[in-house]
Amino acid sequence: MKWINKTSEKIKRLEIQGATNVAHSAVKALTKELLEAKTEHHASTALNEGVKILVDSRETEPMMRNGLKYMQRHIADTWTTREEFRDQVSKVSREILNHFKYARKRIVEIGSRRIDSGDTILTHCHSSAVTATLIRAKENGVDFKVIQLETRPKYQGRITARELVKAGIDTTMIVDSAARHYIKEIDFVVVGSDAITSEGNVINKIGTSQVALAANEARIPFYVVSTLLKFDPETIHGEYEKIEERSTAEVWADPPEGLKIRNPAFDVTRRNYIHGIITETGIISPHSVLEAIHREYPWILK
Ligand code: RUB
Repeated sequence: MKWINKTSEKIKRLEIQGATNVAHSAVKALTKELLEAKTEHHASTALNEGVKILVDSRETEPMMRNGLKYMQRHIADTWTTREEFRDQVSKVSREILNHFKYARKRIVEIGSRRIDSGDTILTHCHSSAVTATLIRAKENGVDFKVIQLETRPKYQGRITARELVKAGIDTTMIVDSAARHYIKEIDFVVVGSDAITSEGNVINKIGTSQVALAANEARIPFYVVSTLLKFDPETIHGEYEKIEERSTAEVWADPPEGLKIRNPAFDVTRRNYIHGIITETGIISPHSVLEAIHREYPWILK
């Protein structure tokens, strides 16, 4: 399974990072694998074992799982003709990618309106939804500043900083532990999300919940920019979203012998700390997430 294995390895190495990029790449890899399948057996393996390989490449990515599930549900793994199968794969893949595209378009429109000239915004990690929203606000003529957290251990904050500076946004980098020190200079926090649970909690890059605590203490709004496609339906049934633990070498490559290191990739921000989730249906309270899923994406719940 050439395309699936190649993409899965890139996701594991963080060459493809961020929930949306991961979901896009996984759907595209499955699509290519299916379009190139010469036998029913190959197609069926891709739709079953192949999907599992992609899902296992990062544990905390429900947008990828939802996207792949959509394809599994709508593509039959028995063929009448190969041409007909390929047409079906192309159609279903287009449908789910259009959901992704529409969600992003709406989020950016809505989120960019929330930013005013003179605002200072703090963000963490690299979220393509956050950077697209900030860049749109800048294009609309809004004059604001961004404080960007470095995001140890992999420094994804640098990816954000590069994109923002390139777009001409006044951006300042600080280390993660300086977040609380600067919180009084901030008008609001904006972060992305990897997963949204049935209770309205949000899972995002490790360190996000500390920023939420600091914002709460300083009475500063904390927004999450996220498509509802990141909802994890399993959380309704009592499952906790799994938090991926990454290689300890990311923290310290040559540690002294005997030292223990932990390296969780994400943490949970409780809904009480979240002012609003900026979604494709509008800015919603984390309390109404489940209701919004019922309305927008009932297929996620089935
Ligand atoms: C990235 C991260 C991002 C979310 C949202 O973590 O936590 O905030 O994935 O990204 P990592 P997007 O770098 O470990 O993947 O808005 O692009 O979906």
